[in-house]
Amino acid sequence: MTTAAATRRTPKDTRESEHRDSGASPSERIRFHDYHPTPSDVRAEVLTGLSQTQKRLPPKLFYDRRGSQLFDAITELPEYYPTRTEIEILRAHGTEIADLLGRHRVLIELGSGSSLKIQTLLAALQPEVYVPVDISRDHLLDSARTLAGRFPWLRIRAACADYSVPFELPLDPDWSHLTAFFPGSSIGNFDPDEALRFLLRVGKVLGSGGRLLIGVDLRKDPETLNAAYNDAQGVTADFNLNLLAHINRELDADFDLDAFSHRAFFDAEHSRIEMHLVSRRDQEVHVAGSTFHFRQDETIHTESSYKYGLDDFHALARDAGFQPERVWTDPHQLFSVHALRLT
Ligand code: AVJ
Repeated sequence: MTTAAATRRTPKDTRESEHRDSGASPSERIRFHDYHPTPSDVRAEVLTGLSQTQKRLPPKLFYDRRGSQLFDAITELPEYYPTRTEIEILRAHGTEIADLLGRHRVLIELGSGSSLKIQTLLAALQPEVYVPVDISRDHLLDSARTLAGRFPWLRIRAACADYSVPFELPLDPDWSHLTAFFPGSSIGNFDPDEALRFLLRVGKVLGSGGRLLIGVDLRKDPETLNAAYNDAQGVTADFNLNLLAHINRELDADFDLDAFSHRAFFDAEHSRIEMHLVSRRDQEVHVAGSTFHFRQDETIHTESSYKYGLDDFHALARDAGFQPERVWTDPHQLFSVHALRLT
């Protein structure tokens, strides 16, 4: 199989790989665009985060190849209800969702990961072009190839990009009525002000009449929430710790994974799960030439996962200029899928 070559795009250098020379084999229908943050962007963000009083690391760094695999394993854990509940909602209301969204040429997916959920939508919406966006280049390409094989009529423009900052997408100027899918409650990773800025940016990309289908995890009892982020098999702990392995490799750091442990808890005041890595002892860690001191029990805040009430989310969407059109939930009100329209 031909490999879609990875190219890096800088603002003034718009190279892209194209494979459409003969016929339309799966890889020939895939175009790959790389807007991935540069190593120096990542280094600056990590060094800044570790220099704060409350040390922090950005959750996007979870998703190297192994992290993406660990996340996929999380989605199958008995305690982790969001993924299976969202899929259940998409399946149960697929026709209705498709009727509401209509058939458009372009379907964008932000944080496509393994592109599992999109398959229900692709079958129903049958867009000409699918634009998966993900920060994990390898994972993005693997899933694009799988999808291209499964949907022989589909063209794919995969974009490796960080959507937590202003981002570009490989969209043609004449495409209108864009539809974006942002599943998994990844919106929950943003603090409320970041979530607002993110939705405003998505709105700009979509343009008027554009639609956003977005999965949002709902606020619920702390027991269910705490269990979902503290699974019995310890997969979430491995996922959390893998962030340090990723930084060791990417930034020439020397985190000792055995010297940190996983902690996750629901903070009712902020309506969010917080994940931390707790230093098991006093220690020093070197990262890209800088030294960081950790006291015993000092933590690195690695992720927030906000949980919304339906009304809270509607208010946020409206603030960003979206009109809530429909919301679907499961019978137990664990998770919600919102259709929002840009007015
Ligand atoms: C992919 C960000 C939605 O917050 O539930 C799962 C990531 N972290 N278990 C979430 C995650 C720990 C997940 N999101």
